[in-house]
Amino acid sequence: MSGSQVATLASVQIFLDRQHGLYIDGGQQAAQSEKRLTIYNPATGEPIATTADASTADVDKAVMSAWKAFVARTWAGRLPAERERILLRFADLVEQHTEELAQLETLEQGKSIHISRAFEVGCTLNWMRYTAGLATKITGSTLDVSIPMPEGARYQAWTRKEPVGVVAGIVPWNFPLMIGMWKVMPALASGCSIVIKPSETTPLTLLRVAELATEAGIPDGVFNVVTGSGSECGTALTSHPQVAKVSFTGSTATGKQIARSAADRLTRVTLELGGKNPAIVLKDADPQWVIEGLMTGSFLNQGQVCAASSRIYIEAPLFDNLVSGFEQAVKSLNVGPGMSETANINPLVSRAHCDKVQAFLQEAQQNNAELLSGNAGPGGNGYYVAPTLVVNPDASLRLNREEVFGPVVNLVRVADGEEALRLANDTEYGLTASVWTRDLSHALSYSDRLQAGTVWINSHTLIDANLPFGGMKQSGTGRDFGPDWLDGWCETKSVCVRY
Ligand code: TXE
Repeated sequence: MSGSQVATLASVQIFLDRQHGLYIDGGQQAAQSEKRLTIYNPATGEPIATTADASTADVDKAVMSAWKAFVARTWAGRLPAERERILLRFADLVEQHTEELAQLETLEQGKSIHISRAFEVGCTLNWMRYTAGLATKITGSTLDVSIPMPEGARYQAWTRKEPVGVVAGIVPWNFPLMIGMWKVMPALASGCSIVIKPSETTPLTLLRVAELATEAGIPDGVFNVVTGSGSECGTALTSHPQVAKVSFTGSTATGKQIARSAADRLTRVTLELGGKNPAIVLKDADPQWVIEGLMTGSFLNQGQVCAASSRIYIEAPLFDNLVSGFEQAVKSLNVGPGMSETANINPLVSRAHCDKVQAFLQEAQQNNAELLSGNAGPGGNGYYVAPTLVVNPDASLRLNREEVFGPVVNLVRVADGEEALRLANDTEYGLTASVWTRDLSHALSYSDRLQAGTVWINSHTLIDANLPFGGMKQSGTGRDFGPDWLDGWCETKSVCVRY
């Protein structure tokens, strides 16, 4: 049962009904392209809004607006303390619109209203305020140099960090607002201008947030939003000659395409890509912690999380006990619409993605894998997939190696931790991993040897603005978050003076 549903705010309905344009130069502008994108409610499969499907010419207009603002130094030229203050005001405005933004996110993306409030808006506010503070902490170094000529000359040198220029942000559909702001905020804190492209499936919250940015005092042209397809709008944006850096979050395949096109102009690139993230559960782990932590790690946002645990390797003595614990937990999950007050598993983002996840399960079923599934949800035209455990899947199955990105997790019996480690690292991905044990030496030894950008001990999927995040291997390149975050959005300029 999915219980009573949250009533849609009048302001949300008004926003959905608007004839959305593109957000360029501090306001909504009609797109030159007449093509439209339809946005669907994943809980019902019904259309709820349309947005512009920007053409190459539209993207050029947005980038040139960002470029003009950058060159005029309307933002980069402001005192760091002013940038910080305006960004904090921006965060306050987002906070004041929490319910409106959370509802828009749930209606376009499908996730629980509670997750939209707590993560898409609540956690985003933490990141916004953390990043605003970095605007006043940009530093270089002073350097002693030994240049020997002309005879008797002395030099003093220093480095300074300068904003890289116009940034293209490409955002996926799993956390449209939060991941979008992970691009907008470091760009703005460092003095860059940005043109951001949300996913064609979930463009609404970034369009709304751009209006709040202007209201907060961010100058026109500094923060632009183009909505459209990956093939035309995304390609035009990432390959635009005035774009100095691309910050991309999405699939490994698209990330590679963007890196190849960036190579032509040596555009800077940060790529945060997929994962096939392992959890190693040793026999002395606390079963209660494991079930609690890995249920969240695997099923948060229906598993549509790049950091999610998707392969759980369990030492033999704990295996049966944990499988029945996980089964009980999965069967108790309440599946329903994101606007339900009580549902804890919600529809996937789109029909296409739902079919993709179902295909992984069908392949497993056809190969006689043991599937333990929970509630299938209310059905109808919503994009529901029952939360599912796959017990000891055959190594040949695709769900062993490929990112499923749905409410599906593998439980695998291993003889010991060393076998778990070998299997855990046997993947082209390297985004996150976790180790579960009460033995500190084991915890440290496994965390040293796991090939992943983030390793958790006795938890999984927990991220923080002050903790760098990014992938090893084919999970990406570059790091977001942490005290050095703005380094990736700045160029280092060396200045050397003779005296
Ligand atoms: O991703 P894409 P998709 C994984 C997940 C999912 C799979 C495919 O496994 O099933 O990727 O999802 C834009 N130039 N992740 O197809 O294509 C696109 O419009 C420029 C993991 O949605 O990577 C969207 O805005 N941009 C991931 C964004 O890229 C292009 C989160 C992501 O789309 C483009 C989402 C192009 N040529 C999916 N082609 C994570 N790391 O969190 C597409 N886009």
